[in-house]
Amino acid sequence: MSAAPKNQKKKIRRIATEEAFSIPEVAAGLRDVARAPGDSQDLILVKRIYDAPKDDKPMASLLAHLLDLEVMRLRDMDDNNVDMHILSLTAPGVQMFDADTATSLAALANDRLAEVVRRHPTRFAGLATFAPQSPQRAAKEMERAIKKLKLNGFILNSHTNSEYLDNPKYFPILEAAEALDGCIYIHPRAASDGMAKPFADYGLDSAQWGYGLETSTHAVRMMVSGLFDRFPKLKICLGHMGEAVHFWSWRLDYMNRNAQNRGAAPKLKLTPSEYFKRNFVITTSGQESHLALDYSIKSLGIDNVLWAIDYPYQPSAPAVAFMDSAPVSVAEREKLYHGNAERVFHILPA
Ligand code: VNL
Ligand code: MN
Repeated sequence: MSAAPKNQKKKIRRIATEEAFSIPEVAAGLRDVARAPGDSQDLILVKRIYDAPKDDKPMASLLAHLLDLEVMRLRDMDDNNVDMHILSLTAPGVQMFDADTATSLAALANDRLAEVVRRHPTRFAGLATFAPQSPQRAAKEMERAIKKLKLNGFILNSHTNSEYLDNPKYFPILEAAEALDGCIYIHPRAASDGMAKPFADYGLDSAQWGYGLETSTHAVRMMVSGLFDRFPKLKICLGHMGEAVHFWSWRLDYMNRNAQNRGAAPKLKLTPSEYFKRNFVITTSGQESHLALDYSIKSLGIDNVLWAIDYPYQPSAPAVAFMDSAPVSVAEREKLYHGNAERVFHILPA
């Protein structure tokens, strides 16, 4: 490529907000999970990646790219003019381990993440992981991650043992996130046990379909439970173009009103779509459609949409081309590419 277009492309700061990594200890733990008895739908993907046959080159390469932080990743970022990855421990995080293992692996992963951010402060930021299996210890780790490790927010891979954040046992986690002004990125994992069965065929268990339904259901449960009246400043980020929640705004508002009126749902101060605008931001990870982007900007506002790649599960070049060619103004592209990410995840402007 000639120097001129490359320089031109470099002008805008590109911060990618849902970029996955792992550490060897977590990968080894997931290999053990893959070999233990169990019927969680996550095992389809966990077995494919972490207990792959030796000759499965694509899976070996994916795992190598997850575990690499400073060689292939930085080269990929340079090649695609991506300034920064906001890193997060890849799904299902520590949420399939027992509470003690999960708690100690979360702390280890956060320490490693903080080290790499410290080595490359202009190239990486990090979302801290925590173990919801032990909510009190999770809240402590969240505080350490922000105050001591200076990480930028939190990652959670949807349900934990088929339970969702509207369960009051998790309120210490929500309280900590709100008090620390740390946005929780709710990333997908495979559907919880009760809703998994229809996703067992045709590869629907993961990114094709199951992930989106699982994660959108999580977000909707949070909104209609009333927890945003209790935690009005809590910030949640959803990937994959908001997991399509805002496409449902009208029907969700209308039918939730009906459910409230017949006593099936708690009375809320705001409508679900009002909570979605106030308490959520969304990213474009793995959902590179200008039509869906346009709808998202129009329905949620330009300040609520952030760019992401979903590295290494998605290639970087098309994600950059998608946002470079989005039919938006220069000022809007600046917000999508970095301004909103800087605000939400407390990243210093360049
Ligand atoms: C996939 C895509 C998996 C994005 C992910 O996490 C992810 C997939 C496990 O295509 O299977 O973040
Ligand atoms: Mn992802």
